[in-house]
Parts: sequence; C-alpha cells; structure tokens
Amino acid sequence: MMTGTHLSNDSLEQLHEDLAAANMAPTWKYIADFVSKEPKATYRPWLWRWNEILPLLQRAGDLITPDRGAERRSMEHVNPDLKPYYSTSHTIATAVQLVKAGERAPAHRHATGAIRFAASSKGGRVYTKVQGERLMMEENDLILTPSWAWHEHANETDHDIVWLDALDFPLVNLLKTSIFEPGEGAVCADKPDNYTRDALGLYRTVGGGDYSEAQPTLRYPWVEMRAALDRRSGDKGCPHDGILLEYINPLSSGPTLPTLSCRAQLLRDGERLKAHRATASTIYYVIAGSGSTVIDGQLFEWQKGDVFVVPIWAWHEHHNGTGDAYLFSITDQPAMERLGLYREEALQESGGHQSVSTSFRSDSRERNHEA
Ligand code: 1HN
Repeated sequence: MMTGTHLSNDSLEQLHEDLAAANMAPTWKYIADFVSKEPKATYRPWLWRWNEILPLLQRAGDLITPDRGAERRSMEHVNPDLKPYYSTSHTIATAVQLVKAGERAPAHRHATGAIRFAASSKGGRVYTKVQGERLMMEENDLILTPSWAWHEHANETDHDIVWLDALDFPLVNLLKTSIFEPGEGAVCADKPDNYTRDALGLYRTVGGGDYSEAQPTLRYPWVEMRAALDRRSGDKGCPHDGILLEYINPLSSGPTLPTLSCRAQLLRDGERLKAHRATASTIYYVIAGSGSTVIDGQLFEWQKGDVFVVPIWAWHEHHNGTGDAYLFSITDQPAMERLGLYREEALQESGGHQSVSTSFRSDSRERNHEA
C-alpha cells in the first residue's frame, strides 16, 4: 500500500513489500547480489578432443550440404553449463567447420566478428572470400572476418578442409546488437589477391586513395607466425605463457578484432609455467605437441587438435610434455580492456603452482547429465 503520507505503524517488511510492488529493489538488502565480491564464472572449464569431434563432423559431411540450403556446416563447442546458449565461454563461441572438396558456402555478413583458423588443410585454392578478397587457407593460417564484412567460403581443391571458427556472438547477443544479412548475387567487387596485405604493408597504388575497410580483412600465414615464435625460442619468455605472440591489426596496432585477440604460443620441451588468472576468458586450440593445463585445480591433458576453454578468473597453468608444443588461442581480453574491466593476477602461493585435485575425463557425457 502506498499513500505518500507517513505511516505511523510502518515496518521494514511492509516497505520491502511496497518497494517490490513498485518495481524497486532496496540496495541495503541486495547489495551482495548486485555486486559480487569477486569475478565469478558460472561455467566450468571444458575440453573437446579432436578424435571424438572429427567423426561427428564427418557424419555431418554426409548429411549436410552447405551450398544447398544449410548456410554453414559448422558445429559449436557448447559449454555444458552455458546451455541453452550455444557458447564456449560466456563471450566466445568456437566451432569446427568442414568444407568438402568442390564445395562453396554462400556469402553473408553479421555484426558478430569471426576468425577462422585452418586446423587441417592441404593448401591450394581453398579460401574464405572476405569483402571480395580471397584469403587462402594453408594449414594453421588465421583469417579475419570482422564485424559486418561479407564472407563466403570455397574449396576448389580435391581435399576436404576443416577449420576452427571463433565468434563473439555470445557477447553480441548479450548486448542485443546482433544483425545478420544473407548475400544475394555479387555482394561486393572482387579485389586482387593480397590486396589488404599490400595496402597495409609496404605497397599501395599511387593515387589510389586510402585503405577504406573499417577493419582489415587479413590472412596471417602460419609459416610466418611459426618462424617468429621459433626465432624467440631462446628468449626467457613469460613465466605464465612462455613465448606468446599476439596477432595484430596493422591499422590500429591493436588486437585482431575489437572484441577478440588471437595469439599463438610456443611451449618449449618440458616447460612448466606458473598459474595466473584474469577477467578474460580464453579458448585454446592445440596446433602441435602434447601437454596439460591445470585449470582451477583440474588437470586437462591435451594433444593436437584438442580445444579447451579457460573461464573468466580461473587459475590456469600450462605444462608441456616432450618436444615443442604450439597453442593457438582466442581471448576476449580486448573487450574487457575497452570496458575498463580487465585485471589479472599471478598465483603467489606454492611457487605459483596449483595442487591438482581431479582430472578431466573426456567420457563426459555422463557427468554432463549429472550436472
Ligand atoms: C558463421 O558466419 C560461420 O561464416 C560459421 O563460416 C559459424 C556460427 C554462428 C554464426 C555465424 C561462417 C557461424 C557463423
């Protein structure tokens, strides 16, 4: 009951009731719900094994045809705690996509930004055409499809290709800013191969005007990234990440996309790194080698092709096995930095190492039901 006059027999209980009826919430009662004491992930770390996922993708290869109705033959890595939202971390969704020999996937564009990482490619004329420019996909190359860039895929070789997609649509959806447009006919004029790289690198057309794309549509060849990592193999490296390189946007000198930064790292023979955590979530793809990562006390053993997610504010430390290992990763750190919400810290206790209490089991179907 709200009268606007002072009630002599008023009680706090009555006030709370009247506030609720007026669609108001008392901060004195709910402050701990409004503002948690620490960043808190509402989802677990998880790992998807390449050798379990690939047969499923091959079955999709027989049942789904991207150039006849299905927009994309791609399967999302769904964190079991984030269902029914198809999301790997709370901000990033990764997927594996198969484009078989001779196939095409039609052009479209969307507000969500995306990257592709060519997990398994024999090279040749297999590409994503972004804003009219063909970006060839040799094994482990990184391709950018920024927000609102037209993109279509074509595999003009005799071999199938599988790549990793990473998109920021969970974040875009949280912000209610999704837009999608299917392409019809020629969506934009073709550009010559290497157009963007030339324009943003060492060469440009005299009198041709400035580079006009809002964000660069680039290919980052793995041969170059790998060579850059290997040239640094004698460096001390970061205590938490070993030799870690960020792919950069040459227009801004910032990260690959405004929301997502892509990185590649070299973990050297037997390297055991120290734990840290950050207000960012990161998804890893194992390019080569085998080792393990302890995430919040749980041991995740990984090998080539596996994908795993480190949730926001989760302690994590990588331990490499024998030989060199290379990891590719995608993090939402740029989004957090732009919002002024990024922080990180190193584990101080136990020499920077966590104690391991459990191991992740990949026969996770049962555990998944229990949860
Ligand atoms: C998308 O555009 C692609 O272009 C793949 O290959 C996966 C998942 C959700 C939304 C858009 C692609 C996607 C996607």
